[in-house]
Amino acid sequence: MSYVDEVFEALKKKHAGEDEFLEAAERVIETIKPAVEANEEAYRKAALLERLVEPERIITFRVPWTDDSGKNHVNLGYRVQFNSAIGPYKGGLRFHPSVNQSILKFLGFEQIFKNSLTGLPIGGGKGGSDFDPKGKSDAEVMRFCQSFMTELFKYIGADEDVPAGDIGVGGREVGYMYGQYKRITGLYEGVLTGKGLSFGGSLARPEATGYGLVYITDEMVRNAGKSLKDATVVISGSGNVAQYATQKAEQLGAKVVTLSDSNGYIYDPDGIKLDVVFEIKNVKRGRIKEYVEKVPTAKYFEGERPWGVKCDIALPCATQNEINGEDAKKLIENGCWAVAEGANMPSDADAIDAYLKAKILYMPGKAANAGGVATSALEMSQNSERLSWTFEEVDGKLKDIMVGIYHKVAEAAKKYSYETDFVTGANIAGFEKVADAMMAQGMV
Ligand code: NDP
Ligand code: 2IT
Repeated sequence: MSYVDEVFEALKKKHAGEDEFLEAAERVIETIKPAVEANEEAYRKAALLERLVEPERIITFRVPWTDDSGKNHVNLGYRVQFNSAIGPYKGGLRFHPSVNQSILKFLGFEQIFKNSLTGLPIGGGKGGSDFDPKGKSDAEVMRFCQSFMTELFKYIGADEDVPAGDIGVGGREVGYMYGQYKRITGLYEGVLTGKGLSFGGSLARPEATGYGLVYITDEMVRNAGKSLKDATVVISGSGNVAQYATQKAEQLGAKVVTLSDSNGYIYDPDGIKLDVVFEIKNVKRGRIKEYVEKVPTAKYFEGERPWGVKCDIALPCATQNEINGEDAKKLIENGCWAVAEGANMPSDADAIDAYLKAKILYMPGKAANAGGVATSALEMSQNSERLSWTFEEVDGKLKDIMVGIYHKVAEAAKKYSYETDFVTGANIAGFEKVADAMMAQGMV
């Protein structure tokens, strides 16, 4: 059995039941085979892959908190510190009822390669809780965040582990957690990113994941001789990533016709009006179906996902495994010629097979959504030098990073597979730097 297969077989036995993690690990390990085989003896001797697939540590803790009626609750809190070979652990916190160790391990594992692709010195980590912020008051969210940080603060630091947002964690939650960290430690340091502008946040961080997704999509379609101008774009989700992907796609002349949440999707044939979405989602914290009350020419489809809508480009920006093989087939049959992932692992294995078989343009999440964490690293740089850069400066660097990622991925694809196999390209390009650092640092 090859070294790669041996390691994956052992992993499956050791972590049976961790479906999301095993799915992510299998996909990476399978596609980095040619790069591993080129150095198989040295990597095997150094147990490189065995170390790569095990987190350096996982911290789990209870999070007790009291709701507004005085009732007590206990949630689970986690931080997966996956790999610090190329920098301090870096990655978001997710608050969602579905959160468990397998999901956070999959996200932390993906983060290693994503962070490597940015070219910046950040290792891989992820954390969160099964707490559901939906329907909670600001005071409840604050008490939860304070309790969560009262345990987490022991394990993080500006040069150690720097969490940020993800699903269910935005500016409000980061603010409450930052306040509690500062209160407990007395340190005014860049321990979290995605902070508010008045206390060390970076301009363009809220926009960064969605903008970065569209920058890399633009570079990908241009290199294929196509254009975003006048393209019809289908987007899922209606949170941070979906909103700013919509904004940048519209700025570049595309027409975005859908957004969604876990209850259904909206279709606006005239193009999504983002000011309406901002008001519903960011001010009222409401549901996306409210859009059709404000824009009567739009339609709402309860319980459905938007993949049956005819489009040129699909940008999934909600959550993992939101596109299955059937959905992918529908997209391709309807003429979709490019998919780029704002979410982490939104396409399942069958969907990816369908894209690769049809040879449509497909940029996987770890490359396509790296603009968020890259801009987080720029926030860390600004915090270290105690300066704030302008929006144009940060946005310009973000754009350069995303264009750079496209070319790294495309070159690795060409070298190890075929020209547009960006799955192999992204995994190998991300892996090489981490492998090099791990080999140089010895058995740690
Ligand atoms: P938000 O919490 O701002 O928004 C999440 C959106 O996705 C909401 O519309 C939500 O709908 C929908 N969603 C979440 N879970 C599900 C589900 N199980 N089924 C259907 N829809 C769901 O999160 P973000 O926009 O920050 O994150 C979206 C994706 O992008 C995630 O995969 C995240 O990991 C990834 N990402 C985020 C980055 C960032 O900087 N924020 C960086 C890189 C990747 P509902 O309200 O119904 O739950
Ligand atoms: O998945 C991700 O890359 C994020 N949620 C952003 C992480 C970060 O540290 O900014």
